[in-house]
Amino acid sequence: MTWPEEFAQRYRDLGLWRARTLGSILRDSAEKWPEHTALVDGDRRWTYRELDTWTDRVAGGLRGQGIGRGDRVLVHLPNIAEIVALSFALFRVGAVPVYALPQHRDTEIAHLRQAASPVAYFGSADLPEADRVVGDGPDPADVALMLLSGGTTGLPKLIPRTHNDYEYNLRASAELCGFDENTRYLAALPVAHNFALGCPGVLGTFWAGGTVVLCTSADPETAFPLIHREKVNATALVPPLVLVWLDQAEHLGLRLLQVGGSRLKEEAARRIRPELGCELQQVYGMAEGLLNYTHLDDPDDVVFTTQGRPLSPLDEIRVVDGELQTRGPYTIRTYFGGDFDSFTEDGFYRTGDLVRLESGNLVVEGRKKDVINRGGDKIPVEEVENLLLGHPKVHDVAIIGVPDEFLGERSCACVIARGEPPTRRDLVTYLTGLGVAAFKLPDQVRVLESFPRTAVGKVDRKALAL
Ligand code: J2J
Repeated sequence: MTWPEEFAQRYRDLGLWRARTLGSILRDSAEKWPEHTALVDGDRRWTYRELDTWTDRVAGGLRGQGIGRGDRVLVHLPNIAEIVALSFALFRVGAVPVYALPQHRDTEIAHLRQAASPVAYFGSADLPEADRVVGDGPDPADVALMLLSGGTTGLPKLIPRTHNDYEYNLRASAELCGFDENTRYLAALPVAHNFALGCPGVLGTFWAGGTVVLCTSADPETAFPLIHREKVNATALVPPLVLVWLDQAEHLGLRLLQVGGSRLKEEAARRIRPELGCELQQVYGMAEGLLNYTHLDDPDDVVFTTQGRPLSPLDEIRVVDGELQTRGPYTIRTYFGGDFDSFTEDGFYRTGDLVRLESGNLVVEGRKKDVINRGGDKIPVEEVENLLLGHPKVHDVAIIGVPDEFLGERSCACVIARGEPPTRRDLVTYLTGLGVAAFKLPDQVRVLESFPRTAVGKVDRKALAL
């Protein structure tokens, strides 16, 4: 389930794991910088002291509801201040936020309820009450939060991150990125996603005593005025948003622009400094753990053409048949509920990413797994295929990724029809009716008589893509 003791010992001895809980990050910063602005959400703002007090009040409310140590709580909120206060309150009582993405709808929420058995839900859908156990704050080795896997085949899996490992994740990231009390970080991507949460993200900014500015949309119309008004100097984006920002060609006064989630094209990378006036950092990360960053003092070629190198000196990486495998002080050893295929016997996580090493830096070249990376949004192909099989006009379906200038790739549903062939609108209406996140809807539909098969009879997705 967790790290073998010899590894845990080493991570503790070397000071990577400091036996701190995530709830203490805010408390420490509130002691050091009580009057410093911690959080901005529209016209609402909180100093560290105020945010700390609010968090304690919410934690009291949770305890009053009987929510405590080890209880899982489904958090389905956009980038509003409440997700921050609730998260810290949950960390403090030792309950475990399970982060649904804001784009998720009934289907995804139903899956998460089933997979996580949460005792409560905070968001817009309903959740019946379940048995509750009262606890009294976490142990640093406890699971602190659960993230959703974007990297696996089938349904998204739950990723249990402990206080120890995630505190290291965000602290080491904040140090590498030079975050300090003058950092003003714009959360443009969902706080519920690993990138904006802890790489260094919102939590790394709080650790450093900086200011977090929340934003519910990363569109230039929303984000740019906020950047100017709040003097934002760091943020994180996925590549398609970078292209949208570049189209506006406006100097934003940012010090640092982190880009990750899918492959950033070299041409776009080279335009960032001249057109947006900020330094680029490529981030190749995964909610399972391993983070690769280009460094702020790397030569241009490294920053423009690679996805960086592991954050920790204790990260172990190896490339097996082109696939990156990793283990280390903040990479999980198993998913919640177990999954043996994704991990090797010696505890390495099989990322499913095809990479090459270029003088110490990683370059992501492709993927082994059946996931479509739609500009950073991960589409679990099997999940959507299974849903589409329920459509009366669908006899069989295979969803493949096809190249897209803007998104990197988009989704194409290859369908063998049952009678009259379905249109894209048929399928989109059907999936929308089931309550599926919009990014999973097929971008196009192709009707076929049969599927090419591999020697063992599986659908040959490579041949389908030709
Ligand atoms: C190519 N592919 C990338 C990159 C992730 C920071 C940044 C991103 C994520 C994330 C994250 C990529 N170039 N720069 O958690 O903290 C693809 C890989 C990887 C998968 C993980 C973070 N950066 N990817 O995207 O868990 O295929 O995390 O295995 O959502 O995204 O997806 P996810």
